[in-house]
Amino acid sequence: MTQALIAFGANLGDAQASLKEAASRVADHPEIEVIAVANPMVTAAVSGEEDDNNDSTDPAPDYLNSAIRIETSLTAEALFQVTRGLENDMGRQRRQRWGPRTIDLDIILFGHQIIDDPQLQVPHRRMSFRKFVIGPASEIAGELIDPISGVSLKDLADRLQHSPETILWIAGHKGAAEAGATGVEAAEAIVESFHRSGWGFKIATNIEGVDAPFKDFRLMLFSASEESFGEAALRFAGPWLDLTGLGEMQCQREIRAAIQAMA
Ligand code: PH2
Ligand code: MG
Ligand code: MG
Repeated sequence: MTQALIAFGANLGDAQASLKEAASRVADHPEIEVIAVANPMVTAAVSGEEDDNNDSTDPAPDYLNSAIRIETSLTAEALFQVTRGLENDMGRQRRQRWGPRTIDLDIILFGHQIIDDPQLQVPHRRMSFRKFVIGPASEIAGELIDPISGVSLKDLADRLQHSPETILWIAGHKGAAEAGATGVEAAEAIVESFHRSGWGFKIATNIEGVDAPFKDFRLMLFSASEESFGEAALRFAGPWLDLTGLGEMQCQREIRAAIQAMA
């Protein structure tokens, strides 16, 4: 049996009813035992868009987010198929990334496994900075450890509560010499554009090495020219975001969404 954690949320239709239905469908599965369901939490939609209250587009409705702690004899892949099937059965449309949804179920942790497939990444890549994930998850599973950072969910939740204003961006930390040049330049251009648009956070780039006192930073961004999922996070006991391989616009959107999700 494996302990696993599923984060779930909805912001279309009767979100409260959708969460209830999703939880009871999960519980009905013969190979899943539900250990705990977190209290639903109302959260502002995180989109990464520059201004969610911009007049030209309607603001996305708030979400109701929660988490389910389970024990299961399924494999991670089989559990993923179960969550997919459930989303489809409950009428989930997949029109746009991060668009409104009747129900979204994401596997956050699956035992201590680290899975990095195109379809399924566990632990969830964006969980460490998302209050709407870490809040409910730490309520019912605070002692579970994120196998990438080695940090408990409770400690991740505490880090989100007490964060300083400076973001650390380690660009090209991997194979620093050759990957570094492009990574650092791109990072600095993006930081520059954030500052031009009146961005309130300080961003520190190009810190020598990765052994700085990380608790002085709100979020660690890292990017390299190669695939590096989890590389730097292994040495960082706090919220982190991997920007490896993303273009400038996409980096900006991811960073904005991360800051929104930490608020
Ligand atoms: N899920 C997203 C994107 N944005 N915002 C909130 N508040 N809650 C979510 O569950 C959520 C989101 C993509 O899955
Ligand atoms: Mg999601
Ligand atoms: Mg999802």
